[in-house]
Amino acid sequence: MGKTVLMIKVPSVNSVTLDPGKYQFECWGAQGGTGLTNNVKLYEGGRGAYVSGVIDLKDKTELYLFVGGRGEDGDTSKRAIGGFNGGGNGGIDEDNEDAGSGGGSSDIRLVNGKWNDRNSILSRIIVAAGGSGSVDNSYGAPGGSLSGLKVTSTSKPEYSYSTTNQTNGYLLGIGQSGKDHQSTPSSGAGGGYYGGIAAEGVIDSLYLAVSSSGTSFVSGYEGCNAVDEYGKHTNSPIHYSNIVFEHIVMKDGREIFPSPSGKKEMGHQGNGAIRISFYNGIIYQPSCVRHNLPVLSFACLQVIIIFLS
Ligand SMILES: [Ca+2]
Ligand SMILES: [Ca+2]
Repeated sequence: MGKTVLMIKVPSVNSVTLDPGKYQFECWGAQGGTGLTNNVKLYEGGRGAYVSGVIDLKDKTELYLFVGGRGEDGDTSKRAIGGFNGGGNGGIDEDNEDAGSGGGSSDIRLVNGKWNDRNSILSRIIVAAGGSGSVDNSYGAPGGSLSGLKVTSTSKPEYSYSTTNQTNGYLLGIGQSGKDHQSTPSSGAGGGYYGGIAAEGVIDSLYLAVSSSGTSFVSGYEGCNAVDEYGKHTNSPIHYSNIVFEHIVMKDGREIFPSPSGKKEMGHQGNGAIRISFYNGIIYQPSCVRHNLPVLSFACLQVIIIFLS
């Protein structure tokens, strides 16, 4: 990794003006809050996703950095409010299984505004998804990649893709709030490129009360579907600004990727984060650094050679 230009690890909005040059942008989505199981926090909310890309700025550029907040934990005395930047609120019940709220996404925008301002949301060029909250004997869903994730088992960290993806979800940038229910309410959905869709409350099959995580987006990444300035899908992965990233990495919240401190982590816990660093031709690749240098795989060496060329 190159020298860090700036790193933000608290939920917030920040602006930065970058001189022309090559930079690596990294975003970590926030984790969902922990819901209650008979008034005890047993199963954690879904961990955040990670995205990274290299950008070659030709002009001085002002950017706005929105760092997502971790979802709040379930609480029998008050509703869990969604994490900053798109996490949905948690649902509540009549006794002790109040749901965690969704984690917010972390993104970088060209247009400033309130976090949920439509034009500001449409100007996002890179987004890392937040995880959904957990509830009643079930984990939350980890932040998604091209697709969101849902939970497929009670009491187990087992997941599959949800219906939230590059063109479908609750809203661009906003996860849906969980539904109140007498027995088991649904958790807050995660924020993301598309925020996740909320599940329904349930009596049994408790995992069905876990809402979807959000999705991630990086301009130029194959499989992404960008919107134009009016919010209409273009079926192209390239943002309307024509800003395109290279050397893109997109990992969902179940995977191993670099942590903000430069180590590695499996899914991102807690609040989201954003780092901008000078690009020096080397990108931290967790799949490579698991090995010591002498046993670097050929594939890893190829990656490094490509980055250096
Ligand atoms: Ca309650
Ligand atoms: Ca209950």
